[in-house]
Amino acid sequence: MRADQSSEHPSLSILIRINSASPRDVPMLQAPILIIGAGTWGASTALHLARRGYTNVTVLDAYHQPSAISAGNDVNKIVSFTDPPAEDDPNFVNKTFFAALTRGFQHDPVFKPHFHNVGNITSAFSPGGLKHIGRRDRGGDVVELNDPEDFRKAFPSGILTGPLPGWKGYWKKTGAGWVHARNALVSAITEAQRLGVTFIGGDSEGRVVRLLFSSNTEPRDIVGAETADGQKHFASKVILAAGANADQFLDFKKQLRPTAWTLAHIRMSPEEAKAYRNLPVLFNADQGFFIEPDEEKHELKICDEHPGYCNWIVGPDGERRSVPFARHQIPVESAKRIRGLLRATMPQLADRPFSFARICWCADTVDRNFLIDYHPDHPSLLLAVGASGRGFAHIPSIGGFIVDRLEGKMDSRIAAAVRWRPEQAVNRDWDDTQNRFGGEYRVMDFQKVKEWTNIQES
Ligand code: FAD
Ligand code: FSA
Repeated sequence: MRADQSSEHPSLSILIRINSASPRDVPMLQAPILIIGAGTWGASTALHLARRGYTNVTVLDAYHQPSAISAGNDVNKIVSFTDPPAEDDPNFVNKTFFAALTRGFQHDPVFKPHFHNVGNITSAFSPGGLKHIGRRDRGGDVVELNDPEDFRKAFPSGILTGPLPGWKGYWKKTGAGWVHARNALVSAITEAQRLGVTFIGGDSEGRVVRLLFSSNTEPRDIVGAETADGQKHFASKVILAAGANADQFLDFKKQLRPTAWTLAHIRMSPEEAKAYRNLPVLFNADQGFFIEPDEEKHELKICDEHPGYCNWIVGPDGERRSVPFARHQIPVESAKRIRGLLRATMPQLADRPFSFARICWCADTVDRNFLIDYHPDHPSLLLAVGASGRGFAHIPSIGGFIVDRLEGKMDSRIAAAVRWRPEQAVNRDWDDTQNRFGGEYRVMDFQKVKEWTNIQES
C-alpha cells in the first residue's frame, strides 16, 4: 500500500492505493459504513442505518459519548411541531423536515420520553426582531402577547417579575416545548449500539485526523479516515457529520461558517426548581432564552441571543476562516448579557453565580438550509452538515433523510434544497447576521474578546 500526501489538503487527507479486494464489492447492507462524528446528526444517522438493516456501521468521535463538545450535549433544546405539508405547499421542504421530527417525538420510543410539551413563546422588542418573528409560520393555536402583562399571565405568578420592556410575542401553547437534549442523544446512541452499531470515542482512537482518498481511481474517491492513534478505518461509504468541525477536513468552498453561541447555568434549590416546573420556553430574538431547570441538578440554562461568535484566523492565502475551539467558559460580555436577560424577566435570579458555562459551535450555511449531499469529487463521501444553529430538534428524523440521500431516495425537492451549493457562497459575506438579532447585532470575533468568565464547575 502506498500513501501519498494529497496536494489539495496536505495535512488533512492522504492518498491510499486501493486493491481489488476493497470493501466496495460487498452488498450495501453489509458494506462498512463510517460516520465521522457521534453528535446529534451522526447519532441519528447511525440509528436510522441500523434500523434499515445496515450491519457494519462504525461511528468515530473525538470524545467519549456523549461528546463534551457536541452542540447536542446540553440539558435542553427548543422543539416545535408541524403538520405534514400539502404537496404544493411553498414551504414544502422545511415543513417535511418538521413533520418528520414531530412524528419522531410523538411516536418513537427512543425520543418520545425526552420531549416536554410545555409550549413556547417567541418574542422580540426591536423593530427588526419583531418583524422577523412575525413572519414565522407557527402552525397550531397561537396566542398573541402584546404587552409585558400578557407575558406575566402566561407564567405562574411570581416568576416573570421583571419589566419585559417592549416585549411582544406569540405563545404556541401546545405542540411545542423542549427536549432533554443530552438524554435524547444518549438514547439514540444506546439504541444504535443495541442494534449493532460500533461507537469509538476518545482523543486517540476516535479523533479523525484526516480523510483517506484513493490514489489510483478516477475520480479520487474517499476510502476511509485515519484516527489520531494512526489507525486507518476503511469503508465503502463515509458520512461526514462532524458539525462545526467538518469544515476542517475539506474545502467546503465557503459553504460552512463555524459559529458559536454561549450558554450558562445557574443552580436552583429543589423547592425553587419545583416552582419553576413546566414553564413554557421563553425565547426573545433580541435578548436570549431560557427553559425550566432540569430535574436532576436543578440548573436553569440561559442563552443570550446574538448573531454568533466566529474565531477568525487568517490563512497563508490571506483568506479568513472561523476555526472552532472548545471552552467551558464564556466571554464576560456574554455573561453580562445573560444577566441582562434575567433582569428583564426574572430579576430574583439575576445575581446568582453561574454553575456552568460553555461556548457551543454549529455551522451556518449561506441560506441556513442543511447540507446533505454527496461530495461532487468524491462519490462515496456523504456530507451531513450545515445544521445552521437549528439542527437539534431534528434528532429523531434527520438520520432518515441522510440515509435516504445515501441510498439515492431523497425527495427531489428536498435534495435540491440541501444540495452541495458552492455557487451560493462565492461572494459570501462572512459577517452576515443571517437573520439573527440581539447582542451587538453583529457577528462577533473571539479573537477580540478580552475577558472570559472563570466559573468553577460545581
Ligand atoms: P454536533 O452535535 O456538534 O456533533 C459533531 C460531533 O463531531 C461532535 O460529537 C464532535 O465531538 C465530533 N467531532 C468533532 N471533531 C471531530 C473529529 N476530528 N473526529 C471525530 N469526531 C469529531 N437546535 C435546535 O433545534 N433547538 C435549539 O434550541 C438549539 N439551541 C442551540 C443552542 C446553542 C447554544 C447552540 C450552539 C446550538 C443550538 N441548536 C439548537 C443547534 C443544534 O444544537 C445543532 O444544530 C446540532 O446539535 C448540530 O448537530 P451536529 O451533529 O451537526 O453537530
Ligand atoms: O427555535 C430554535 O430552533 C432556537 S435555536 C437556539 C439558538 O440559540 C439560536 O437562538 C441561535 O441564534 C443559534 O442558531 C443557536 O441556536
